[in-house]
Amino acid sequence: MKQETTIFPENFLWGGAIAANQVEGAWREDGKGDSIADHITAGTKTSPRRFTREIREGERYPSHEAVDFYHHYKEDIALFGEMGFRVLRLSIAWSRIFPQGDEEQPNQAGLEFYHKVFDECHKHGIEPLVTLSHYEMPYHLCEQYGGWRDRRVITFFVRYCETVFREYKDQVHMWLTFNEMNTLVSRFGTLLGAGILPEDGADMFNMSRAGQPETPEELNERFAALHHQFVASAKAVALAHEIHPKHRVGCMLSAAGVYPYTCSPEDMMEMQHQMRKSNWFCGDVCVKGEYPYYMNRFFREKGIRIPMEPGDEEILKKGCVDFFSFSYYTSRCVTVDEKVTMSAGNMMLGVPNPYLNASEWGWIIDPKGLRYLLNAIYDRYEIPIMLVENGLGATDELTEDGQIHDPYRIAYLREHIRQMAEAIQDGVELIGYTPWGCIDLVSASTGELKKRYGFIYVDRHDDGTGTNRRIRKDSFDWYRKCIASNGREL
Ligand code: BGP
Repeated sequence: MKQETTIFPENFLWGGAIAANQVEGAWREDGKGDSIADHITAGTKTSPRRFTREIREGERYPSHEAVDFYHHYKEDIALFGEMGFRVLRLSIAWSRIFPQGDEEQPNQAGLEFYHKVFDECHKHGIEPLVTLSHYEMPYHLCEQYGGWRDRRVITFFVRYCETVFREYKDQVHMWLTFNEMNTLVSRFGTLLGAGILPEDGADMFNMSRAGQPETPEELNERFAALHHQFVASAKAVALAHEIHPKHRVGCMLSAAGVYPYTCSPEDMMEMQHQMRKSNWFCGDVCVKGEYPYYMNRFFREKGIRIPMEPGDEEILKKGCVDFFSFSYYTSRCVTVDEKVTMSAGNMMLGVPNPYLNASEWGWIIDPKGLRYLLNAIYDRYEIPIMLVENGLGATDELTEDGQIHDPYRIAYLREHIRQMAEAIQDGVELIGYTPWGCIDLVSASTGELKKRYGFIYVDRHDDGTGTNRRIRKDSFDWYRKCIASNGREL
């Protein structure tokens, strides 16, 4: 359907998003060190991914090969260019640059790889938007230092940031610090986000302990890790500005609408509490540069002590982000009624909304919730916003004539884009949109390849077979037209 007027600004950043550990493969090539993602096995919708200290024979670790972007980047970026991307969100694998994480000098081969990738982007008129840390901390830092619990990790991260800010200062001007930093607020963020290792063989999200309350020790470790990330992120922002006046740095949070399950005052209070804890807390620190007042009571009641050191408050104030970015897939309901079932969805527990449908993987689909959230974010911060992840993970079928018809994906994206247009008309300063997994990749939560998000199909399967051939899906052409018409043709 074609709309007459343009709603999206002419310079709107249409594009797509990927992350190193989910696409690159080549896990030990050219001097790369192991990242935490390389120690997580494949899982399925029903059997969780597991963490192993050693790489075990006979296990599959999907990040080791992923979809081999490391050797296909030229072809892939050319396809992104064909769709008309103006921006590509991708991450640098920290362990390609500093294989162990605590070295003094970077790995030249790693630096070289991303020079080539960014050159390729520019060749196709694509601006890179780089996530500095996307669930792929060098494994050595997790083992040796206990992940982000240890304050020394701030120094290593800042060294890595300074290296890449300087190295790519003529090629990259848009950066994100930590992917979905707010996952550290919940137990699900312990391993991938905080780099805190569980016992060997444990399931990745601690699902086996989902019903049990967390100990003050667990909470203290995670909130210490989060504090260290706040400080590291703020230092990175200040440093980026110092290194190049054009550098713009954003925070990146996982955002979901939170609805009260009933209109009882208790559920309403629970909704406010959850919105603050899971959505606003990290945004407030990154955008406003200080801990918000409402967390104090939570910290007090849970026995959490934030390891604030002299000088940290100034660092947070000096490192406020330039823009706010987030991922949006779903919304959830909350209730104080313990009898109502809890279900998992994108690393968060929530009650399904009876007014909405769910995806094949059980994630509630809520396009209007996106408009609501965009408005709520802009009300609060009044800085530019970018939606850097959104999409539908679905099983695709390769037909006999070698095509992939994915009207379900088109329908999902169309509805979300329509709601973005509504939010822009509401006055929200939305500057870009990079749907997740613009090329099929490894699922973060399940490790599957079968859960596909892409406009581009990759012939690669969960049993390790496949040619890695890239095939344009129906959604490829649809998105190309959407971009070419600046969102008029959906
Ligand atoms: C976000 C992560 C991404 C991505 C996405 C989809 O939480 O930032 O890395 O994977 O979710 O999730 P999944 O891959 O589990 O379907």
